[in-house]
Amino acid sequence: MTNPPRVTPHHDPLAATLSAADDRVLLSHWLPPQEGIVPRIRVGQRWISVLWALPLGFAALILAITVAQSLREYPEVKAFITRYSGIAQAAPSVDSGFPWWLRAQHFLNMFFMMFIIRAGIQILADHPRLYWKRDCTPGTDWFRFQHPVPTGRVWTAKDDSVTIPGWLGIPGIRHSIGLARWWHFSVNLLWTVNGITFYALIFSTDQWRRLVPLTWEVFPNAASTAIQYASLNFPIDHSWTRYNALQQLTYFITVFVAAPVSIATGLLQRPAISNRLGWTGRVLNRQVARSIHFVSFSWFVLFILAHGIMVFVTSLRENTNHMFAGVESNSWIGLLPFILAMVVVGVAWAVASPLTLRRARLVQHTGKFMVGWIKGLAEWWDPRSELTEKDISPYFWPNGTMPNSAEFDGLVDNKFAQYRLRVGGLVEHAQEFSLADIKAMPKQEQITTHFCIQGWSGVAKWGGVPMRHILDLVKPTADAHYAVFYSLADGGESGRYYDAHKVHNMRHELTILAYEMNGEPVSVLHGAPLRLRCENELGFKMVKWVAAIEFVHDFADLGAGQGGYNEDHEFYGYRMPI
Ligand SMILES: Nc1nc2c(c(=O)[nH]1)N[C@H]1C(S)=C(S)[C@@H](COP(=O)(O)O)O[C@H]1N2
Ligand SMILES: [Mo]
Repeated sequence: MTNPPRVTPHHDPLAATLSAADDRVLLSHWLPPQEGIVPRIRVGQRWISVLWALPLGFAALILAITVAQSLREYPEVKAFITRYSGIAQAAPSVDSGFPWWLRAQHFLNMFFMMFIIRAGIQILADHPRLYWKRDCTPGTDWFRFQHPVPTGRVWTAKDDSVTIPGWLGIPGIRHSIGLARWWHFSVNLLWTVNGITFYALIFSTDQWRRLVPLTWEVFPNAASTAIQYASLNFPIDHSWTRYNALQQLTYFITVFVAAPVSIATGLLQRPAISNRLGWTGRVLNRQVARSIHFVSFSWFVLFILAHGIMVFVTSLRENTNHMFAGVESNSWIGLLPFILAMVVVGVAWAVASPLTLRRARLVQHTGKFMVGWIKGLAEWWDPRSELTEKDISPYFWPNGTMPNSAEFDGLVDNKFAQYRLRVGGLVEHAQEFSLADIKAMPKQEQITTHFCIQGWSGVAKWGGVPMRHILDLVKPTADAHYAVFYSLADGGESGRYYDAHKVHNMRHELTILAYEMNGEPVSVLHGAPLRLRCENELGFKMVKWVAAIEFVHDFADLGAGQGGYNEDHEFYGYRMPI
């Protein structure tokens, strides 16, 4: 890899310390792999491995079969099954079979889900813990596939991320959330469009009647179906015209509950959205949303497994004839398109991770093209602070690469007396400010939630000078589109940490240069002497240990040209309110 410094004469001197970056993921430069552990769930004080689900599930299956078979000996149960055969009498019959659009959408749904689920698991691996409370205090997680948080040393959220295999996640290497998010969000958009089209088409035809239970009889019929399946003496299948009650309820939950819940809880994890929602955003805070998102994901995975198995053990030929050929017969006609569809999914599965590693920049740019505009729109929301002192988190994860230079140590030794913040570039009045100058400016305090891209959140009270005050002093010119923040610290791999924000974002009510955290001077760990708070963005946009701010027209000639250190090196987007 080459590191040619890219400097134009008018840039801040620190522009020369930025590094170029490769368009591929170079494993030799990447965060070294780190194994997690088998996922565990906390029950009270005890952590229980999810592997227990295998023997327990097996025992439950045997038990269910035994119970169901003996139940069916009883005349009452026989009468019940005769009365409720599995399909409610009142359930309407669907006469249009499985039209081509439904079959096409079924395939697309399967294809998209493969990417969404894998990229979702990758995202989770970047902070392999789930909580019900907003603050993510170590020990309060209810699910994890990582060891307990080590004590007695600085343990950043990056340190906590774990590796998952490339066939499972996309792209399967540690801390690849930037790339995984492009996959997750871009395919989400396609999946949502497919889903909305599906809703529109089923409700403008008779197909919705397959999925929506229209009579209370669905419940006794579902119980009857469950007994029949469990006894291994399956109910009669009329799925060409009507699903059985258990099938109908399961599909209904998947299509009309799990899918919208996943979308809503996905959006609720975003700083710009959560912060706009007032008390809703507090109650359904990021960790609640994240946990529900995971429960809904688990439903999808179990549904896909059960659905897949049932397609095979009921009648593979009839089922594939319905869904892949649109005919009601027991010929072999549907099998070929079914196998083709599985091959397409399989090939896409196999190439997704290697392609992402090799063409990482392409994945980043495609993602930006697909969903960047939506993120851009969300930036226009001015975030709010509705939290109070009692919401402040007892623990606030640290993150990032700490400063490691004699220059910084010298500043710390003199309590930042020698520190100067340089503000220049496309401004009318370039200036330098000491920390005392900054502290003499109007002070603003705000209690806000921090949203790290990796998934954790935390609440703190920040005090500092509003960026709009700095803007009023230096007066950016009409040409200035971005404010570039240069750090005193380097990034993880090479070159200086920096990040660019739209100037518009700098005028938001809650954008401040903070020198206080929870009533104390900001610690070195959290960004002393000055760190940016820009509350509608993800954490990585809030540069810590700010050295200089430069207003520019474009950031294409800075670093690798993507708008920030993580944008250059980890393929993030430069607008990240979502
Ligand atoms: N200079 C610098 N600033 C940085 C980072 C970094 O690595 N270097 N990490 C960012 C990330 S990813 C996050 S989540 C926040 C973390 O802030 P905290 O340590 O106060 O929690 O700082 C951001 N600012
Ligand atoms: Mo972060």
